[in-house]
Amino acid sequence: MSPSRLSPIALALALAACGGSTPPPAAPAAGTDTTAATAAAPAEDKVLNVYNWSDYVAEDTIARFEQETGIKVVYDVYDSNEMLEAKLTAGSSGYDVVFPSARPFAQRHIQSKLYRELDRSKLPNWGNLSPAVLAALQDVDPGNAHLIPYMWGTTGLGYNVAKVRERLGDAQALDSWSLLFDPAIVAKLKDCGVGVLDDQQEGFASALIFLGKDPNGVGGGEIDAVKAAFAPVRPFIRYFNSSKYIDDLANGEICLAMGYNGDVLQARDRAEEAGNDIEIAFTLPREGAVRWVDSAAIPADAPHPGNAHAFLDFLMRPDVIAPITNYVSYANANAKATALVDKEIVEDTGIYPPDEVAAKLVDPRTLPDDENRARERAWTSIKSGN
Ligand code: N2P
Repeated sequence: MSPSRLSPIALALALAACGGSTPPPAAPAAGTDTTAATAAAPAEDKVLNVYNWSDYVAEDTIARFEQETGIKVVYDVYDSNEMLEAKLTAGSSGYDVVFPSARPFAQRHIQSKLYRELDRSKLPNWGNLSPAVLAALQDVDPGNAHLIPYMWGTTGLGYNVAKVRERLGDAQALDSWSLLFDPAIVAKLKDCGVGVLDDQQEGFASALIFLGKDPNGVGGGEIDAVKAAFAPVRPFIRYFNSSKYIDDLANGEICLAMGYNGDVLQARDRAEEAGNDIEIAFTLPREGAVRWVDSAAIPADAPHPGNAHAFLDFLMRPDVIAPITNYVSYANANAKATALVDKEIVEDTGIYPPDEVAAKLVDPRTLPDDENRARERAWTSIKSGN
């Protein structure tokens, strides 16, 4: 396992899961002249353009904000960091609030000056955030000047318990990436359907972890190794997609998915609510897995930065973020909200992994640009099967 498992974020998230400690009063971000910004701010239309991951707020979150503020929210969704990045780098996206994953995406967006500095004077709920998670994001966002940590989670495997057991038998351990990367195993799941995230970072990391290699490694033949890991199993993968698998697992259309933990647990809930009589389980493979942190930020050219601050502050309220966690099954980064999160969520080891599992989680590192580009090219060819 990689030494990166000992990174500060591991400790931070473990502390956040325990409710964290009392946060210190928030200091204004370095270099933020809040007085001038307030004085110069022109009046804004009562509109807010939000671009978020699909299935990442509660059913009533947006309506509550609209009712409380009179601000109309135009809400668009995406299912990959790459889609968000393409819009941000093209410029004039029109978005006021976006939700990039901290590593490597938000980190490089900050370096490219794509985000506005937060005005802490407009964020009175800042003090509710977990100080430990904020501290762990210092390398990504020095001074926590641009990002608000939103949710964090892991990437593992979701499966239809009955269908997978029927095909693999009772003796087969299901807590392993071999379900996806051992051709002899995944071949048996082809008929009931296998989905993989269309997420280069997660695709690479899971294959490298399965192979016992460091997912953050560079120059050690990683790209060829990942291509070689996918090649023999590619014929058994029905699709690469990062949102469709929630409904497909819930409806029995697929029986195995590489997925984000909360999404798989949402599939479990949807199957139950629909009375589908399908049991869905999430497993963090014993070989290890990736842990990620998603954040919220205001694009530098956001047309409604005042409304954006109001929305971010709303999201930092414990009575707003706890019901989101209860609905989407992702852990949030708000220390004050833990008391309002359902007991069954706090006790769900798929959401708050126990120490021995957490010790095997790896935090993605921002890789050199040329390595990243090479991985992107390799991912395209892996998906197309060439
Ligand atoms: C929400 C998926 C967000 C997790 N559907 C990806 N970081």
